[in-house]
Amino acid sequence: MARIDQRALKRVGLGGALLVVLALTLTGCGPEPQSAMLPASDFAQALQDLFSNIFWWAVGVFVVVEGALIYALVKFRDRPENEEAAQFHGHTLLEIAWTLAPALILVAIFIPTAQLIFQVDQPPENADEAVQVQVVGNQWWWRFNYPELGITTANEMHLPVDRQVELELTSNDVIHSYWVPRLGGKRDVFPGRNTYLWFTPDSTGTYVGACAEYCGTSHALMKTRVVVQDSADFQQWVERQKQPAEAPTDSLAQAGRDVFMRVCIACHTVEGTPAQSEIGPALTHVDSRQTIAAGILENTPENMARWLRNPQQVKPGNKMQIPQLSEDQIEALVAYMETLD
Ligand code: HEC
Ligand SMILES: [Cu+2]
Repeated sequence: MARIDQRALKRVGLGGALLVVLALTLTGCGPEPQSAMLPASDFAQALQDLFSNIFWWAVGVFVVVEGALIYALVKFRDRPENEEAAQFHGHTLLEIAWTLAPALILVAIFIPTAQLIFQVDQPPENADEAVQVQVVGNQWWWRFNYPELGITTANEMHLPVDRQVELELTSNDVIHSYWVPRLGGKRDVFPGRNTYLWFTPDSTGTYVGACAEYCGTSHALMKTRVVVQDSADFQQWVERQKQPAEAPTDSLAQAGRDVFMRVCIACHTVEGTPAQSEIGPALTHVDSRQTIAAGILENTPENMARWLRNPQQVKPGNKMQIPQLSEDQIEALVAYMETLD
């Protein structure tokens, strides 16, 4: 009796452990799913359609193969009254069937796959009307230039809904891969070469993405997001981003600007000031971004202070090497950053 109880207990324990693992796995699915199965553009929709096409072929194969297996297991299982099973060798018709059927299924999968690969690799017909964004990968952040609009920003790309988009991607250092699953497939990003990504976002919202090619220590901390807006909101964003930074009026922020022009000027741009370096992300409108450090920290004063106190602790190995700042300097810099909206 005691032994049976123990076995039952073990089984319950194992089941419980599996449930916990499953629950923990599912909590990985946050409120902003980075899922290719929730398409928000024509490109992502085409990928999703191809995926479900292949999925249903796979379901069919699974049912037929497992069905035949289970049928054979039950029907031909050993019974005490049975004599030795019939012995035979080869069955031409069966062998032709199970060679031909998978070959035909592979052709049925190959054709739409190849078509889509070529389709997404070509500029669409309306490419000349596209919103153009140059994407530059850096260890471990993204620069976005809008050549026609004269805007430079980082890590958060804004796009208008229902407009064709053309991304021209290149890298400043190593190979990266730009991937925002809800908007389309991955695109490798190379130094000294341009690659392209075309899509038309079809619903407003914020879509998260990540670098999908290992690119060094903080590769896993190289995130990105795309904010798709209706055309009025997008226009408003554009107008704001085109403005140079306004000079701060309160004395704390002014003190922050003075520190900035000594310590930070070597690497950052703030339009309307002498700071014009492009080593780090443009900060002219950094306060308008949802996150800092390429999607790693929510953009709050506390997190800004944390970043400035020790950027290497937030993102190991990143290229923002600065002397240790005093708490007074940090407070002033945070106040200055908040004026850059
Ligand atoms: C040696 C060059 C360098 C210096 C000096 C430097 N930064 Fe940076 N900064 C960077 C780089 C590179 C990044 C991008 C880090 C990353 O995300 O990988 C960055 C990122 C940032 C970000 C986050 C921007 C975003 O949108 O993600 C802020 C804010 C920032 N720096 C502020 C400052 C301030 C304030 C100073 C002066 C105290 C400063 N930086 C000095 C290179 C520098
Ligand atoms: Cu990368």
